[in-house]
Amino acid sequence: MTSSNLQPDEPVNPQTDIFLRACYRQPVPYTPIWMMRQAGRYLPEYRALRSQYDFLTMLRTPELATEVTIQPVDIVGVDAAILFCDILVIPEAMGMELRFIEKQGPVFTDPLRSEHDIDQLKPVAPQEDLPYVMEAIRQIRAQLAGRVPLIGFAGSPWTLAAYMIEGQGSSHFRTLRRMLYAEPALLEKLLDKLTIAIAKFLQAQVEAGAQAIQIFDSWGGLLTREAYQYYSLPTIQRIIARLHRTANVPVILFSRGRGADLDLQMDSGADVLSVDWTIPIGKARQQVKEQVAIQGNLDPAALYAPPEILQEEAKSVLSGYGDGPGHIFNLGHGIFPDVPVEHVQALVEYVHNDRKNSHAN
Ligand code: 1CP
Repeated sequence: MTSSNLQPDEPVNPQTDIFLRACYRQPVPYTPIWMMRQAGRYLPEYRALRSQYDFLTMLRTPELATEVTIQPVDIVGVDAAILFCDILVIPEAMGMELRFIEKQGPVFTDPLRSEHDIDQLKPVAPQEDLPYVMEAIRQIRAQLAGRVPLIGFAGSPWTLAAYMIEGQGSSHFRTLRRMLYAEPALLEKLLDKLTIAIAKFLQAQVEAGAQAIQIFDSWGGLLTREAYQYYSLPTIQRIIARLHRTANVPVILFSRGRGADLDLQMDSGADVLSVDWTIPIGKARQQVKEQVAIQGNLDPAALYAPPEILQEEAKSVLSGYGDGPGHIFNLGHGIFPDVPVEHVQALVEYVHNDRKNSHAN
């Protein structure tokens, strides 16, 4: 554990720990904001580096990962940094070959198709298999020097299984969903292996210096409520329980498309539930009954709007949450690569200046 890990009832440095305070539903002077995919292509500084190095090289080079992780802190003034990495490094560490195709995205050369393929997957030893991630975390913490906290992350077992079975992003994930109904035992075997690997990976991130963890269950919304409850939620619960046993950091769960199941998500053990824009944030707050913090939920497309409209949209998220602690402002999903940086900066400034709905008390 690092010295800056915050305990739920510990006083914090108000300049640097606003985000962590909000995770624990403590009063804050203004609503903290960060944005999913904030380290990315909408920043000219990111594009400049990306024109020199391919995506996977950037991930695997701690100096480059450090630089792009800190860019949005310097350039747009967010209240937390998120490690520049990718959820797909875990399947790669388990032995799958990952390639990045320009203009298309990450692709696995040989997607999992049989029990034999699943049996071949190796257990993950984070320090040996992913040393560049831990080194990046150490360098980022040193370079941030306490300015804002650093969030580590991983994909949920279900979301990683989706990419490993399908081979790449997909609109229907038909191969994955066929396995769910036609060969559920295979899927369960894979989810079990992933649960162990992800739990170890996240624990190693915290040991290296990550001060909060987000679990990206980006494809959680593909499942029925019952299937979510049976296949996905228990794996997330196991990961969070392990983290809470061994590390004092808040855990954020982002199950995209599952706003109707916040009651189930509360059983995950997460300190913060991140919601997409399809649920009014006030309703999300009501459903979690002051037990956990809520992160969200501006529609990422609102960043295309002219500043006056963008402000109105941001205001409706802030006032939708209402007074009182426990809100972290974020987008409902990742930032689009072609939104104007000035709009992103204006959003951060607006949220910081909105003391009326500061959720301070
Ligand atoms: O420069 C480029 O072209 C690369 C684009 C890019 C970036 C900047 C990818 C490819 N990954 C990332 C970084 C990344 N990925 C971060 C960094 C920290 C941040 O700024 O937030 C994080 C947290 C992720 C997580 C991630 N990777 C998720 C979960 C979040 C989400 O958006 O739902 C997923 C699904 C991935 C897979 C992935 N990596 C990259 C792409 C284009 C995709 C999606 C593939 C697809 O579904 O088609």
